[in-house]
Amino acid sequence: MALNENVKQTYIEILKPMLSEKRFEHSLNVAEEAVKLARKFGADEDKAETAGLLHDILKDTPEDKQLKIISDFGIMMTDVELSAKRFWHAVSGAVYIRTVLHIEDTEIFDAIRYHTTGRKNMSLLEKVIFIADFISKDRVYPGVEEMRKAAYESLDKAIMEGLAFTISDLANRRDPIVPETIDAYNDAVLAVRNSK
Ligand code: DGI
Ligand code: FE
Ligand code: FE
Repeated sequence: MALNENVKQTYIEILKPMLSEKRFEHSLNVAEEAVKLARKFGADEDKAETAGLLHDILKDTPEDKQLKIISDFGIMMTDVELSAKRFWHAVSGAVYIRTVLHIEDTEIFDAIRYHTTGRKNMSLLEKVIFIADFISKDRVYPGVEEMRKAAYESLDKAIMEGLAFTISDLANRRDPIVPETIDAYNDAVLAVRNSK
């Protein structure tokens, strides 16, 4: 079943002015991919569409505003999290859809909250959003076709490959790595090994 069209239109109208055109298109693409993955793996398609659409809602919001949303909600960030600014939109975005858009669903909250880092024991919906973000049709990095293929064979394998890339890239830049990113990587590696 598709997300109620009126509800979807409302989210789209809220989202559009908050994002650059490119980022808005990316959000639509992630939603579309998330629905396909949800159908394939048996996740809730409505929640996948909602979380996909809204996952980057605060990506283009100034950092000081993102930080205020996070601290007003009572979330304390660690030193590493505070230094990983590109990850803030995941936390602030999850808070925003709950407090401003009144989407109370905790599965959608977590799918947005963990879409950048992942974490240990991700739910099916969290995995679907995490991977939809990597393989949405606007993504053009080298290896994206292999990732698309891997995703439809095994979400864990795709997560393992995606995080291997992200972690290497962050380490090459000498950027801080949020522990949840490493936890998610280890979890995916063990899941892939145990499935053999
Ligand atoms: O928002 P998107 O560009 O669609 O994708 P994203 O939310 O997955 O990633 C946003 C950025 O966050 C990306 O450039 C990589 C970065 N990132 C992911 N995990 C970590 C991180 N940055 C730091 N410093 N530490 C992390 O653990
Ligand atoms: Fe993001
Ligand atoms: Fe994204």
